[in-house]
Amino acid sequence: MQLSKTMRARVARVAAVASALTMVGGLITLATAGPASAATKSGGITVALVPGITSDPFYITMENGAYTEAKLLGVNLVVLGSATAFSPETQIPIVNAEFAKKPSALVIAPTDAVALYAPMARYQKAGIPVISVDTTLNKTGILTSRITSGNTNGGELAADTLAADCHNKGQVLIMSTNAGSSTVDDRMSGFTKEMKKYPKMKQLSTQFDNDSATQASTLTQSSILAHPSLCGIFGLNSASGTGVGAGIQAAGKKGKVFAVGYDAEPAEVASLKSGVLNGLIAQSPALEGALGVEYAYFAITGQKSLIIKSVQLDNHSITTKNVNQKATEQFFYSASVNTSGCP
Ligand code: T6T
Repeated sequence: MQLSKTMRARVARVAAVASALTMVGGLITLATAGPASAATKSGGITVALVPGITSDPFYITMENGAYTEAKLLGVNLVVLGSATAFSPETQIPIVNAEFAKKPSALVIAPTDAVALYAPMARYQKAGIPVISVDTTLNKTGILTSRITSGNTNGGELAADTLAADCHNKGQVLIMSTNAGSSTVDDRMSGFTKEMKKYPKMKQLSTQFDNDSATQASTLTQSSILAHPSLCGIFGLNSASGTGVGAGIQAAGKKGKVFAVGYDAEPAEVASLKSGVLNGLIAQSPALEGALGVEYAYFAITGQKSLIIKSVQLDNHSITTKNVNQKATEQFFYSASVNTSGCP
């Protein structure tokens, strides 16, 4: 299908923003690409950002990107979420309570692709733009935009990496947080489908760690004991990747059981640097947060033509070869919130 001229311009803009971010490792570029002159008119705009869980470095980094963009555009940003669980049970009451306050826009990472539909649709029906970041819904019609990473591609990359590490034969498994969110489901299906390309590899049952690195470590150790010829593990998000690294280390299997983790939180980066994890698939959470705020702003200020309906950002492969390079540091996630808006 041929892209229209406007669409090509929009795609080029996001690509430019993404590559500029890659080059400078900051978010200034995004705001300079936006309508800076309108920033002074934006007083009174409040964007509510609801991450999946506020204590996770992935979402902390997203939050920091959102604060930077909010400051540059002059909008008020409120961040609301559970610090203890990535779950619809904790997220839905927060989304419902915020609805009563009528923010100008909702930017949210829904923790379940189905259960969050009704709470989010309420906003849209009330004329409040809703933008999904990271995770999304199964039914996307109510969304002004959805911004995510290549999660299926990430799963495929993990499968290919582990297959290469295992010389295309042997047993592998996925260590995952709870299923039900779009990112998790896409990574799992990408991995599983790609693994089928390797007839001598066997994928064992997926282990679920409930987004707990401690549980992931315990499950890694029990899996290694139960399957002495286990060759590779895909730690599907940061808690899983962190726990897989800890489990391999505790089982004394460093260099014998290969592991690819998703994300680049500090514990995973340390594990990769010490050679326990063999690779990481990092996303661009700061850019997701910044774009979410920027699109909310465009929607509220009548600049809808600048919004791309579906954005999929590239992943960044971090390996033992590039993890110590200066240029790679821009992909590491932050563990501390910076509300100042200054990167
Ligand atoms: O991998 C990220 C995020 O993309 C996913 O939706 C949930 O888990 C993380 O937050 C990492 O813990």
